[in-house]
Amino acid sequence: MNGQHVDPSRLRAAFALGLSEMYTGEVPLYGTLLDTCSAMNALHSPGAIDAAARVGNERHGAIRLGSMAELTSMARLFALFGMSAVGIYDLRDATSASLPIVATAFRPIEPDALEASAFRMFTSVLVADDRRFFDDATSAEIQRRIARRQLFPDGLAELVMECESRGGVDPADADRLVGLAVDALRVDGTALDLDWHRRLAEVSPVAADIAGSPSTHLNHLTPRVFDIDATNERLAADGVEMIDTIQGPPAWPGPPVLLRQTSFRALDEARNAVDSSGAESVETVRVRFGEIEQRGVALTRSGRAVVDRLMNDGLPLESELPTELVDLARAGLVNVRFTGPDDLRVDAHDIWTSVESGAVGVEPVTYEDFLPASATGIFASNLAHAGTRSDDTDAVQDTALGDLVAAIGTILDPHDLAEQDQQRSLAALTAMQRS
Ligand code: OOG
Ligand code: NI
Repeated sequence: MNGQHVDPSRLRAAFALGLSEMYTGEVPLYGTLLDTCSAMNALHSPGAIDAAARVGNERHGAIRLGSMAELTSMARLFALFGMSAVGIYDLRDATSASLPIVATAFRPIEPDALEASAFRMFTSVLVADDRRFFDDATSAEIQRRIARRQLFPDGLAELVMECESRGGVDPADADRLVGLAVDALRVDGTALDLDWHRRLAEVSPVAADIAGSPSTHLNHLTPRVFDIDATNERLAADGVEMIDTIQGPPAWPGPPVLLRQTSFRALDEARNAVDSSGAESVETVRVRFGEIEQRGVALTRSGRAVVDRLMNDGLPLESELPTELVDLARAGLVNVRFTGPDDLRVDAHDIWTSVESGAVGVEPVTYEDFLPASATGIFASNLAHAGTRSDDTDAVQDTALGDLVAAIGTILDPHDLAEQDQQRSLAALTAMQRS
């Protein structure tokens, strides 16, 4: 990247803003949700003013793609916005709904870039050749239709290639790139093929949304809130129909961990449709919603194992975990950032002594990723019906996860990134000693 290119974080922030404006226009209830979130976030302690600025601006989005080839195209676009693939989420074994989906999330990974704009995109890909969901004929038809549809508006694929070959986005191209990227995620008004859409929807409404639609579209946006319980209550009190349960770890006396999320129930929307006889009609689909999320501290692998087990057993987190951040960090259960005056130098081996004496502070490393069980819960809670999956069929060779990695090149591990963040902060405080 050289100086004449636009900082990818600025492009990402513009993309997030463009999506927000587009979505507020298309789904006005999302605007209501945003207003409520700002009002609720503003109630938070004024001491957290910097954090409040980040929290208020932050959000994630979600899209659903039809093939690994579409994923490759989208990954190339997102790379220009400084978004890398992090984490793999395989939702196909879900019991609450038929979800023929593997997913990853595109997001910034450097602390500075997260600070500038943490916008992430949860990106699902339909697995058309998983025989538990689709027979041979349906699978082939999905692949045929996806292969011939156009994912990007005219000019976008070429522009992405030009930017790639120049090693970044020139200022003159920035507005057009962001504008076309937002356009790519608008709902396409082309009439649905009614019979095909219904045939897919019987198996999986999510599959119908993906392969029964003329292109992809933004599925939801999700602002970050300080207090998800209070914000959820306020939205419900204002008459917004929320899904039944907040997904993720329960509230507990300790610091928020991982991610908690909930949404307003996907709205019924009328889409033009045409059946095989050519008769026009209007089909009701239920796909788009608005979500809120509360982000907490990142867990280490061992911390995650404990939390997953406690949640699985329906036990409160405090039955095994200490409730103070510093105790969680000392036990190696969460990742923290060590902070201290610029001129302070400590011995890495003694870091906890310095923390205890107050010379070094700790602040949580935010969990920047997603949770498979919660994603399943969000999907399932917003469907018109669950769909079907047959677990009797002889499993075909399953290559979906390998294909996912191959389509993108590299998928980073959320735990590694959070751990690096902690290690970097430690290195900064111990640098003099080491040299
Ligand atoms: C994605 C659902 C998952 C999340 O935040 O976990 C999700 C979708 O509905 O396409 O957005
Ligand atoms: Ni989401």
